[in-house]
Amino acid sequence: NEDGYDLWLRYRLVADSNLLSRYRAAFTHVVVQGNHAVLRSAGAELARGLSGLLGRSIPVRDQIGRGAVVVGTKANDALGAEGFTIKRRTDRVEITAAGERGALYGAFRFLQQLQRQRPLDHLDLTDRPASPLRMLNHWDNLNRSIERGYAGKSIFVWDELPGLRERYVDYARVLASVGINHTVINNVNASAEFLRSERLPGLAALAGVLRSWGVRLWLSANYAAPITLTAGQSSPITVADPLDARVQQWWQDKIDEIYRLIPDFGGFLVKANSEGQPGPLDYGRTHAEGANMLADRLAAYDGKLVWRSFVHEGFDDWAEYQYRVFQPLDGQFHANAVVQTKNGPIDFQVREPVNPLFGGLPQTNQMIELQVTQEYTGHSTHLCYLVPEWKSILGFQTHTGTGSGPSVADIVTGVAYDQENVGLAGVVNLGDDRDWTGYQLGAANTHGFARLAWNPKLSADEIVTEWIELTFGGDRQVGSVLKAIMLRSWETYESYTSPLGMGYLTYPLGSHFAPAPTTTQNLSHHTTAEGTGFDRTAATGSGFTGLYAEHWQNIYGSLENCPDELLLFMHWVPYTHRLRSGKTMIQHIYDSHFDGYERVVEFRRAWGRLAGRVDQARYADIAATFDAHVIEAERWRDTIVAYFYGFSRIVSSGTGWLQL
Ligand code: GCW
Repeated sequence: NEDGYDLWLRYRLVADSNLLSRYRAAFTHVVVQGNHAVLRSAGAELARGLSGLLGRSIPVRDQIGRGAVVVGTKANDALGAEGFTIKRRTDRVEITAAGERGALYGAFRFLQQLQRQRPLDHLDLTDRPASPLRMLNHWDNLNRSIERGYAGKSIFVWDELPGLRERYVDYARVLASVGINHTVINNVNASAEFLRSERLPGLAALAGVLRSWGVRLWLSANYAAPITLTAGQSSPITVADPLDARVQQWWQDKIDEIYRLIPDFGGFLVKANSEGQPGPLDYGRTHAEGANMLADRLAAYDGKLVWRSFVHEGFDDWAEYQYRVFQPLDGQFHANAVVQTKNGPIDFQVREPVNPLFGGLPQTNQMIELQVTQEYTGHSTHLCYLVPEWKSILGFQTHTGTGSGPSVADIVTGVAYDQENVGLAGVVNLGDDRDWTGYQLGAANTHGFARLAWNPKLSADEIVTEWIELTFGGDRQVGSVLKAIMLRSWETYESYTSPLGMGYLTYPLGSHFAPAPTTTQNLSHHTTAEGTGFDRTAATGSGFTGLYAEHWQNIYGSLENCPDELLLFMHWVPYTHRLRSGKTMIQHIYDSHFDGYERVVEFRRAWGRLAGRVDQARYADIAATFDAHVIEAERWRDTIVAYFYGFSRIVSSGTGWLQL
């Protein structure tokens, strides 16, 4: 049944009958060389996938015969632990890797070739991931609610553990299929309960499932856990000071306990001294001191400590805050500590400049945090395919090193400063909804994040094409229509919500879905009767532009040079200011909202033309999402246009209802 559950792992019968008979002749059984659990997973997946795709039982056998798909490991320095090769020989296919995980990734890649109906006669493929840490961050709570989740409750039924659900295996398969190798399963606004001894055997059971698919389990840790978890004992710990001996011993014991149960435990992710969370600053210590205390204790077990840099104070401009706190700490974090920084300096708005901490921390291991769940980009109602945005972020040249580099991608793949503990974290959109992501097209963001973590050089076009073919098959018209919609959806969302880089127009303390521009005056804009925007220049404003390399200071700091899409982020601008297009700023705002809305209507119509080409269940489900999307886009358009008309009292010279 086509309810979205299979995501991109749909192993339906190969549609092209010619190809099907060639595949059937070529692939008749699977052979696993080795007995590692991850290799057995690879074998099982190959058997399952081939059986579905070929419409006949493809068994796992001990002996290699004609038509074997052989998966195994063999020493190969060039591939690293996670790379693989897939080679077609005359009578068999060989999937080889230096490590088990590589072999598993190769098995999935091989199946994807068949799903995409590729001719496999000369298959000879080698690949390896670019970044070492390819990580999901779940913001899942103990009561199974998900912070900023729009796809139901948590997949993880904490209170049932160590009882295991079948879906955990499918979850692990989904991750492995796109090369995710680490997952943090609970919210960064962390309950200390996750570390309670009684919970750990259950988490160990879950870690076991993940382990056999090459994924390491991590926990978000509450920095005040020693206080919370010793409360009520005969001599409770009453501080969480990282330099306090009892606090250190408590963490040591806790970490020892975790590793006894979960030998491959990944480590802790910590949100400290941010939005009310406890942390080392409560005791006059720095973020680095706080992080290192945990990192040192994890190091003995090959564990890592990821420390978030997302700190701000209040809702006044916080663009500079993180940089001011973290940049002076560069070089102080220990070797297995990693600083995780959101892509932009604010908070996952539809458009932000790249956080100047990228390029600002050359002596610190860094991860980038991207948000796959669409907190500020339409939840599960607005289609907003984020890969084009992530591409622009990863491709950003910081100009802080030699030439124009390093780029953000260089930094998070370890190329920039020759580092290993670097990578990409995605705040994920998965929940227990049948389709996993709340609306079916949202799965493209999950897939796209992982593919970019694997290889940031892939283009948005390549990634979305792959996802469409895996999800909807090879129908050309479906492919081209859907691709055109998806690749325009991010800029479309931007155009009817927040053009010119203003950002943050939802109520800050709310759900971050509906427009509420009056509530973010000062946070993201200073709107008056004369103009709008935010002066963040070094010359006359907050000084934010001064945090970049000179190259960018000159561009962002100047009204003439600043790119349109960031204009109102960097500058306060009169409504009558003319953009490069010749239009006034206010006219651009009006037109952008009207045009963006029209494009959503076009998306809805274009999808309608695919009726009959996509199975009825998924067709109707996605059509319903577009119906809701149109309504919400209209609401954004009308609210924002009315807001700026109210201040400026300038009528539109273009089309749309504002033309009086
Ligand atoms: O702005 C905020 C989100 C919070 C989130 C926080 C963070 C997990 O609205 O829901 O908390 O960012 O990233 O820590």
